[in-house]
Amino acid sequence: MSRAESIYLKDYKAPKFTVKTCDLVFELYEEHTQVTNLMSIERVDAGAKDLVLDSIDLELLEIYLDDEKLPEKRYVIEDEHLRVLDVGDAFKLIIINKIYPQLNSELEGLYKSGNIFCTQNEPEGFRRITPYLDRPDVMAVFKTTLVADKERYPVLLSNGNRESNFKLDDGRHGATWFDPHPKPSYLFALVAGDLGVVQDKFVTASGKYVRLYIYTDRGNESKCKHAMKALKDAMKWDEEVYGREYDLELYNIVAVDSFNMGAMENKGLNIFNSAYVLADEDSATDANFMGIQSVIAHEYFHNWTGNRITCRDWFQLTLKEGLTVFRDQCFSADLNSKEVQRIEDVDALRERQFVEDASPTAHPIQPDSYMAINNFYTATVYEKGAEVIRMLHTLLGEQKYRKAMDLYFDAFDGQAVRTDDFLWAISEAGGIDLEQFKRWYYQSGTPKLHVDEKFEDGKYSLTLTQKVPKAVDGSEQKPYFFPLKMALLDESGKEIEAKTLIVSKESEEFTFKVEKKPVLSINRDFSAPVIVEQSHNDYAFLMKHDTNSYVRYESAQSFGLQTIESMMRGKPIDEEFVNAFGHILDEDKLDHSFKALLMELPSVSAIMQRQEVVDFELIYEAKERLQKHLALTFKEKLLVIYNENHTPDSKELDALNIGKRAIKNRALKLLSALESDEVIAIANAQYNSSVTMTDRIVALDVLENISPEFSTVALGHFYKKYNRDTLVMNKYFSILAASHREGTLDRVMALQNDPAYNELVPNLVRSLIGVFARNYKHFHAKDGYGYKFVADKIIDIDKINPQMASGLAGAFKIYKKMNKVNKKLIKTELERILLEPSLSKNVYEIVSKVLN
Ligand code: 0A1
Ligand code: ZN
Repeated sequence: MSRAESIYLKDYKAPKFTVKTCDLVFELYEEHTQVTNLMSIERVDAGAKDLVLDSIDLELLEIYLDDEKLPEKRYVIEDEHLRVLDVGDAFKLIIINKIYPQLNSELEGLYKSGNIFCTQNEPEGFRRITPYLDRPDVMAVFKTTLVADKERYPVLLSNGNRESNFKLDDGRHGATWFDPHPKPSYLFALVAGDLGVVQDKFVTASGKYVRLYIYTDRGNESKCKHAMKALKDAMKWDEEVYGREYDLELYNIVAVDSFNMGAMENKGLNIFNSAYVLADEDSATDANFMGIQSVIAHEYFHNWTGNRITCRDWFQLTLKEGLTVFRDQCFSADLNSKEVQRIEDVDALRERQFVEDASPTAHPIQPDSYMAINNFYTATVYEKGAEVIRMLHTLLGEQKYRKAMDLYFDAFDGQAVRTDDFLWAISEAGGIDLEQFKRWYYQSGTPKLHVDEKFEDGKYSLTLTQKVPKAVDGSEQKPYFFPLKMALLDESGKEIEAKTLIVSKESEEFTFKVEKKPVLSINRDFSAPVIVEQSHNDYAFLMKHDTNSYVRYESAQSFGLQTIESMMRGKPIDEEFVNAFGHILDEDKLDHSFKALLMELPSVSAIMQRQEVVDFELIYEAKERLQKHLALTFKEKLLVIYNENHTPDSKELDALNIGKRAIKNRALKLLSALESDEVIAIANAQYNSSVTMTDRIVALDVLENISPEFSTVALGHFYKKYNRDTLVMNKYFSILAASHREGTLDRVMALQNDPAYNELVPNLVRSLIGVFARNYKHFHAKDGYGYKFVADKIIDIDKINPQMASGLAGAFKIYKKMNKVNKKLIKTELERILLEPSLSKNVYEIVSKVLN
């Protein structure tokens, strides 16, 4: 069994040395790459004697100290370090080493994605390129020279601005790049390849001219338009909303197929998973287009929140990630529909982060320890982190928030700082004491807010009680400080009173003078990331009348949950819910996308989260029965909605057409519960006639789940048309892996041998294995084969790419809450994984915590 040590925030020590400048030369060859690293280094801690550099799997060739070749007795090669003995106060160090990017399947450091050389250095990839002080609080000015074969790698890129190009003999050429902004090594990047390019420009508010380039595999240039538009929109938005301009002459984006995450904000040279760059209507869904807009913006916004001001250490990750997610959410809300954006963001938080928060891998947005930092790029650090910033925004209001952000940029530009420094700026400019609020940074788990209402003699009182869960180690945690937006509505839905309450005590009462008993609309806009516990009969009213769109949605969800839960207890379907659902269908003044959300039944995960002991069979049986009942009851209405909004020839990406597709497809999915010939015919016709990927995917998904016969034909056609387009094949594998049909596991296993599948490409692994591991029916099947298969894959893939493997292991985070039968089956598999002799610390950390 492998063991891994924990690293603690409390053990943080400032660096003993720092790097002032780092001049790198990369000589790229087909078998290996030679790196020459010239650093000017200074001592910061007078007591330090040896210089200890981070270094993993590097083949050292030569070391020079102040131009003198260093004899072997002056340095020691340790497990993950290079120790140079007894150095001076300020010196030049040259290290020449060899690496093998072609063999790098972990996709950290320098690797090859297809024929493209590229890098991924956050958080600790740089130490796999060259020995370095690989920590974010060491910031240097980088100069980079790349030398490679001119024909194979005509494009040579690195951070900053291009200084020169040069030609060499024997068909090689080179380029030198210089980045004037001191930066930590995790923001270093290079790219070499034969790439197509799309070019544009942006003129900043102060009149500076910025050239924008998006590089991609040749032939994909026409799929970059949406990304380029998103980039320009993001640049403009950051100027208007935060007063932040771009600071280089050049902004490069490169799309690669093999990438562990979504994208990376390297200074002036963002590297992207191609799924977040490439799109056209034929190959990408509406959701893909939205995803591209938000990830492009996210990486751009990092230029200020992440690059200009970076993190002191990796425990501070939410300093840049929570803040940048909040910024990209606001950007998407401003450019699209505010109400739909908010609901989707809350939904995503609850589907992933709430589950994490309720598991033994729960951690505060600022964790206090980790084994593998790669495991902490989590929904908690990112999405809950964004909710915490949003609460600060609500507490301060727009104007003061902007003043606080200006102060933050003024005070810390060019530095590596802590979340405490950020909170200092908020507190200072916002005039607010944040001592209690800080608990959001170091406590974990989702608090519950219990609501009690009383109305007597013209007085309405609201008693709010916080139930704060214990930390993972069993220790008590304290009540939070948060803004709670609420309103009291009269019987016509008019607001009698709308307020932002400040909740800070374990239990407190708020009173209001009102004539009649009002209806409460609570946690409007989801102003705080809490679970509201409330029992009342006002859901139908709120679904119809609330002026807050989030609460309308939330009421529909809560009513749905209540209905499904009572069905699970053996009660008949609550006809009041069915009526309320019918009213939504009748509302014709609603925005289509919003109405499609109101028509959504609670997810299996949402139901599961409310159970003490989880049994998926019970859940989806009840949910499917409710869906079928709704489809039968409202068949005609759903067909009308479908037909009114189905315009197969239109592929426009405006709000109206996106909304029409959303509502039409929601109606089709509901109708699919009927499993009738009529619905099969509709889905089949939609597959054959539609011109958008959005429509095709929904039709395929419906057919796959209800008609083996038609789905075989449609999927066969789809495969033939798109099998060379990996991004589209991801969708194909996902549909099959998510299928509820019998035999899904066997088919998933067989698909691993499909020529379009490749275990080295993370997107494909996520689409096939990752999606299967979230298929409640087959992954959690009571024969245990689903668990066994995923455990086998975790073991296999861990040898290729530990980050991918620990991502897959996340599917077992619900272990503790499972019923006895499933729990036993999972335990066997997790224990088997832990017995693997060379298990990575990434997988070890997740699996051992889940079992604990
Ligand atoms: N900073 C990036 C996310 C990222 C993190 C780690 C990676 O590889 C280990 C890659 C990307 C972001 O937030 O966009
Ligand atoms: Zn980020």
